[in-house]
Amino acid sequence: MGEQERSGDGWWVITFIVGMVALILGVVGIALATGRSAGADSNGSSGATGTTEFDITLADISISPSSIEVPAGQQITVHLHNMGAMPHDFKVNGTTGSAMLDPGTTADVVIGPFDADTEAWCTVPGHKEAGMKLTIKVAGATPPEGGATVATAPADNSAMIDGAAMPADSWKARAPELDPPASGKVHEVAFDATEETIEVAPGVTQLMWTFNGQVPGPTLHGKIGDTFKITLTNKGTMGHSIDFHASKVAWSDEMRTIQPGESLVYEFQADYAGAYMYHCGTAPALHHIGNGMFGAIIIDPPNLEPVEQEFVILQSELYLGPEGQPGDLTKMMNEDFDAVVFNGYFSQYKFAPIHAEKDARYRVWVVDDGPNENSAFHIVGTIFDTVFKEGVYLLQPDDSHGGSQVLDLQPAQGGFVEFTFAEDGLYPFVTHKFANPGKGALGFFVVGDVDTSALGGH
Ligand SMILES: [Cu+2]
Repeated sequence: MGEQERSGDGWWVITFIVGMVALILGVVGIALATGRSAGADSNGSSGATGTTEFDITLADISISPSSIEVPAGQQITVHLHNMGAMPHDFKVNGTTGSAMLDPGTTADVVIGPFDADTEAWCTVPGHKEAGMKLTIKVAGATPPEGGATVATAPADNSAMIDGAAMPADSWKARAPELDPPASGKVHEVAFDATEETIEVAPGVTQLMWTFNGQVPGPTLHGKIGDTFKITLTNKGTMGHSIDFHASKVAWSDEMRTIQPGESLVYEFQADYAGAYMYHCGTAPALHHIGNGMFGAIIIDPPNLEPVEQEFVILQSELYLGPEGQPGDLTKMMNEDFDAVVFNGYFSQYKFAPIHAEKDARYRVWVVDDGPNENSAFHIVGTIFDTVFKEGVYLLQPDDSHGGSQVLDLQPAQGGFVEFTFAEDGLYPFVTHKFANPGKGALGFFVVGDVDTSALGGH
């Protein structure tokens, strides 16, 4: 984790530096723009009453300057320079402007004329919400509605979850069972980054960004010393990447963003046991994780005792965009989630409870894939006698008879708990942050032959 944290810090440092460079270039851009205007005026080639040419810098993730003032009724030339490490474009109202510009490239684009204030932005998903927009102010323009501002906050048209709705008969829960570690020492895995419609709650779908078409992505399971060779192929429409927290590799190499149609091989030896998150790290990573590009890789600690069954539960949040559209980045930035879910679906294991037997020993691996909310994993009606968190056994059975009620995880942390059920019946599992079970972080174990009709599920 230490390595990961450093690489995470590195990202912000790089973003900060790029941002500062962009800011400086933006200031220079204003000066250049002024210079061009003066030149045009002095040689008499322009009858403009204001500047009609602007140098605009696109960076990761900003547009500099963030505002320009243009004369009314005239066409404007913008000289675009993509100083970022990823493709960007520049479109007025998201529709007319430049093509997608590769890193390091430039383009001159004519926009306008304008008779009212408007905006331009980068149309790569999430970039506008992350700040890649520019205000175009029209000199002398009369604000509409007798001086009202031009704020255009859209009505909230987010999809809504109906807490009383039931999944369709054709719905199938994601299997919570963890497969045993793959045999052999080398595991070759193909991961495709895709973008597809996924149901996240009864009757609610989102256009999610996925690994192999599922949210969460496939769970990988191995042993210390195993080598994982993951071939990531981008079959989507935007840049994607992958970051395995179980690896020690360079952020700038294996975790690099690849464009649609490209592939990379991410190879590492798993030398440390744990329940690790993996995720797409392409900026804005918050959007890529929050819209589905996350999963878990589990590396067993040595000498794990066999149990009746292992399960894996990944907790994450939903930040709903409009029905059938990607999740809402602004909500993600504000931690304003609509739901907290286990394995990607609202109240999934309430609708499809997990069956278990009395007195048998179970191990549940839990990873909090966030992106923002913590987890206090608790099973109502039992006590954990074994807790392994972030590479450490916090509790193992011994003469002191210690018990644990919650596995507490911050985003990206993981571990497992072991326990038995003492009698037949229903056992809810939740995050004990109690605002969240009602928002979908609720499931059930069914122990023995018990009536589950009260759960209303399948
Ligand atoms: Cu992605």
